[in-house]
Amino acid sequence: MPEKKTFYITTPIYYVNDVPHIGHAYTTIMADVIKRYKKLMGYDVYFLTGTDEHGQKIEQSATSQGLTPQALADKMVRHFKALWKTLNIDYDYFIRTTDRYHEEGVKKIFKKVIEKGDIYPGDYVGHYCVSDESFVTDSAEDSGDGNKICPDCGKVTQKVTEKCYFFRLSAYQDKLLTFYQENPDFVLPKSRMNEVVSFVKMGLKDLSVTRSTVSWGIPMPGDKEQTIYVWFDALTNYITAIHYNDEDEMFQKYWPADVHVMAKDILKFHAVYWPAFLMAADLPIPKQELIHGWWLKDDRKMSKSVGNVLDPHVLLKHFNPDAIKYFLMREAPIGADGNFSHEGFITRVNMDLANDWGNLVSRTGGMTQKYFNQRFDSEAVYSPKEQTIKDQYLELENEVTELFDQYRFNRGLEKIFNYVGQLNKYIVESEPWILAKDPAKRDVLAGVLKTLIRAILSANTLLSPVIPDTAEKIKKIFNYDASGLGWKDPGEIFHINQIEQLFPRVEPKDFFADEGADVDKKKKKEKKPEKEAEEEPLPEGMITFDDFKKVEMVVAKVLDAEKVEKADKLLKLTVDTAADTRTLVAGIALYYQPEELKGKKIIIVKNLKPVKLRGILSQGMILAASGPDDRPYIPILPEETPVGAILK
Ligand code: ME8
Repeated sequence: MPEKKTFYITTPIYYVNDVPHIGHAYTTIMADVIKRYKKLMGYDVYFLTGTDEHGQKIEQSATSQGLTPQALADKMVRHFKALWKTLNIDYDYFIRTTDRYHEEGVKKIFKKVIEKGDIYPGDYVGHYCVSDESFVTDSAEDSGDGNKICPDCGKVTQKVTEKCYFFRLSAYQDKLLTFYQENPDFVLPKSRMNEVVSFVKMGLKDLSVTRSTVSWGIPMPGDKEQTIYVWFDALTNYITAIHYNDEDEMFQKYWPADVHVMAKDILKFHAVYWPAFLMAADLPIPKQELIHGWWLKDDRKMSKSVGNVLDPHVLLKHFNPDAIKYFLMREAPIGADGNFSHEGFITRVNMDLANDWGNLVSRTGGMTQKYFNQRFDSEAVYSPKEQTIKDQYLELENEVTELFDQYRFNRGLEKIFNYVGQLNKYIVESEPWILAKDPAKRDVLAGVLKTLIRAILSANTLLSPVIPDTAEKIKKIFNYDASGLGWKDPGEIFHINQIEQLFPRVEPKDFFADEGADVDKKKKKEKKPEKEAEEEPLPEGMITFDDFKKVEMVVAKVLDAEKVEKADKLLKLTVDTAADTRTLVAGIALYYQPEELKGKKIIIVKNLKPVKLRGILSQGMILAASGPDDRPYIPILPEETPVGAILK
């Protein structure tokens, strides 16, 4: 068998000054999605994540918490590992920069660069940003008290005067520019590559790579007074984790890395310093760096001081990890910033995952159980429609793999969900509930349901890198065990297992009622005056917007309509609300024929308490204008109105 192609992917190693938030989760989820996708494409993948534990920032944080830096790191590592476990992140190795072998590896590469003659002693007099662990140039804006404002994070810098050792970064300016020219896709997206090139063209100064005033770091080989600069230490994790110390088979197999994933804040360190260090150590340079955007919360950069840092656990209380993964991958194009709002999150998850995907699976499984008692007992007959569903899938698979290969997950997912929409439409158009009434059409019904099961299982594989837990559940429902892409043909007999609800719908009001206090304290505060105003007595006959919102009105499609026996005025309607199929009984039979309404999009009140009319349970109410003599006029919506759309 030919050897599998390898793929080595990394996340940044995160600082242990605090617990992880949604931004850290985003990078790690993205790397996990890429790993699962590459595995699906047949690669031997190695996925590294971990923690960055040395340096002044951690030292200061530990002191302020009354802990040793090591104790703080040990505590925070537990938080990171626990979150990755909850989110089902399939990493292969978790590196900590306080691990012995890492320290040895850092010393090894440092010595190599000394031997090359690229490290020399000197004095650093200038500014330092502790938050970014970064040296800030004199050209940065003054803070007014003799310090500078860090151009990257906006925090006030520290003045530093110390003996140190410099790395001859200036000597690598031309080599780096040549490297970028020869590898124009080294940084993705292109706009970030251009930024790097401009930065290097502006001129590179030698870089201080040791600190004499910071003790929490790896001692410099050959000078006990110095510790190695935390970025030199941290970047080296990408090689020490895969056995740079021995340069054994593992190192030969996976280095250079295929992709380092990160946000734009640490681009300079990865795309300028790291390749220069590697060049100095005569080591190959990683193939690519994937730079994603910044997650903002309510349009503002997440920061502890603003108090808008989003804790993934708040979401995990109500939603499963796949919902979070889907939202993060679906919402922001690679490279662009994404805005996180709880409303946007809940809407996206309810619409795509609960309504479209979850319902498609449960309706198909449910109908198969109901009409075939879990086993198909007849031959299947297929129409050209079924061939179209298959062809559309094969085209979709080509398009999606092309997009996923370019890490354009949002576009790929958009396409998959367009296809899911087509499948839901196919159910409505094929009318399995009508076919089920006619024993002569049993083979046609079998054809429709088998096509749906095949399409679901096929699309499920495409979705599996992003929502892996759900993908496993779906395979279990349909008793299907194989993996791999392609149109699924799981034989003639399907056995449907217990159907569990994949994505329970979470109503925003329930989420906010439960989480309101900690999701957005600021918002709550702002809302207070409004609430007081509301408490003034309402003018007679007026309702508040909150009163109005209690009525859930949605667009429903009439699937079937028939007269109710021995009740002249009543019609029984079967409607599709996107979330479910339900029965309504309406007093409209004197004015509307069943045929007139079939296939029409109407408005229904969804949350009206169900009542029994002539022995039939009516689950909601049709909206109609009432003319003289109570003649109803039903508003019929344009064909393109989406089923399930909310009226508000
Ligand atoms: O920089 N949106 O660690 P760090 C998107 N230790 N991604 C975000 C984010 C947000 N709001 N906030 C954080 C360090 N991230 C160094 C790295 S690597 C050799 C050393 C993600 O804990 C994103 O990947 O500050 C960003 O680059 C990283 O966390 C910074 O993590």
